Amino acid sequence: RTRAGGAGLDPGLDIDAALLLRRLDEIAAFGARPGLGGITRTGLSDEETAARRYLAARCHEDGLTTHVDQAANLIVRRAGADHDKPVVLLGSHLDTVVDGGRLDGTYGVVAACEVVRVLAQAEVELPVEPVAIAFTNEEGAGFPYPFFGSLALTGKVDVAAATVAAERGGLPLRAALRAAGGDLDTIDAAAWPPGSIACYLELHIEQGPVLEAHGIPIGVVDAITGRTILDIAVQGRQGHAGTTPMALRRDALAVAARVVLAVEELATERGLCAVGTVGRLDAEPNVTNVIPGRVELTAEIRDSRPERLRAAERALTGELARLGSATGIDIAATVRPVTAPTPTTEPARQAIAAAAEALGLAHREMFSSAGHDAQIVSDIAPIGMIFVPSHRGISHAPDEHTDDAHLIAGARTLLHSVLRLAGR
Ligand code: HGY
Ligand code: MN
Ligand code: MN
Ligand code: MN
Repeated sequence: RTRAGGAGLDPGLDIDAALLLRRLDEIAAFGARPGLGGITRTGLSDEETAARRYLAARCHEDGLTTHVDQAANLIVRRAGADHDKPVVLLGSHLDTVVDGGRLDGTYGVVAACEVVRVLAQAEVELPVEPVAIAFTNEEGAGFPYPFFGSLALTGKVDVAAATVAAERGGLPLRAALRAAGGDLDTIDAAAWPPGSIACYLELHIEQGPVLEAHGIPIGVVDAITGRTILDIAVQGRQGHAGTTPMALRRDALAVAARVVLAVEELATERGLCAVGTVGRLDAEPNVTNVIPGRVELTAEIRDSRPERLRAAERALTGELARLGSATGIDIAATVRPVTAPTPTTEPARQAIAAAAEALGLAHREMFSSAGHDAQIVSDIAPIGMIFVPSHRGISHAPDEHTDDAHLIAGARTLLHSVLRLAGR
């Protein structure tokens, strides 16, 4: 057994780059649709479950032990892991958006498993136990309850709210979770005790243009965006598109169009938040010659500062009230604060920067405008995040891409960050 020595790199320790890239290719097959470029592997879908089982089987072959918890999170440890040691938890998610890329989430999970495998195989004895985790339904595309798996880890799943959200998405949560290997009735048991996680590290593609623009391979995340979602329902009156005079209409979609622009203007003209998006809109009955009677849509706003996020939210609800009284159409909004802006932890940032340094990789601190499971885990543990460049900053789209060299460099940085945190 190798004992923990002084600070510095263990020259013999390295990830298996070919294995990392092969696993990514293999998992990209789950949810890929022939003829289409993108991957649809939403939370608690059969595809997500199949990907989880596949990865678990490969980890098992590699001599690791695997466990699926009550939230269907996959947890991977070395055989004979010391359950009394504090854990360095490494993870991300295996689910995707609809028609998404192959790296968002999956990269961090595959690299985490590889780091655990390398350390187990080398029989490196660390004062902390490295454990990998794949969280369930981070995106909220499977059912609109994002961060389901990481919320379960922190004991914060609101079962009633998650069940309602899943039902609205046409997913019976209890049955779907059971099929994925979880159990809604005992989900509290998925929560980890306070103090059990010495640090959580998440490796992820940047999903933005910053690192590529600067030609820097490693991003050390300093903080992660806050996000609020408003579920908006516009209730008009369905009618005949030919015979109803314009003055007598209650067209829900025409009003929803103004809502869409109001959300955009929050971030553009009014500069109240960093970004504002209407990503989902359902019009009823959605027929060419019928005046839409009802529209449901989501408004998503993000910012790095909590007070700006709240101000933008208030401005939007105010605008909805004005639009409602100006048009005589009922507009209802439910506010869902998803995440607060979240800083990462200084020792984790230092460990990542030192690891990159020692590997000869240029690095810079940067903000994450994407949300991550790390924000949720920050409730119970220190967190750190490593970014690698995204080609043209594209993500949540089929043509998401990161060069192999960057993927390998990121995984190496993750491995050596673990060693640094463990005092190596
Ligand atoms: O939407 C997000 O920022 C994350 O990728 N789920
Ligand atoms: Mn994503
Ligand atoms: Mn992600
Ligand atoms: Mn007719």
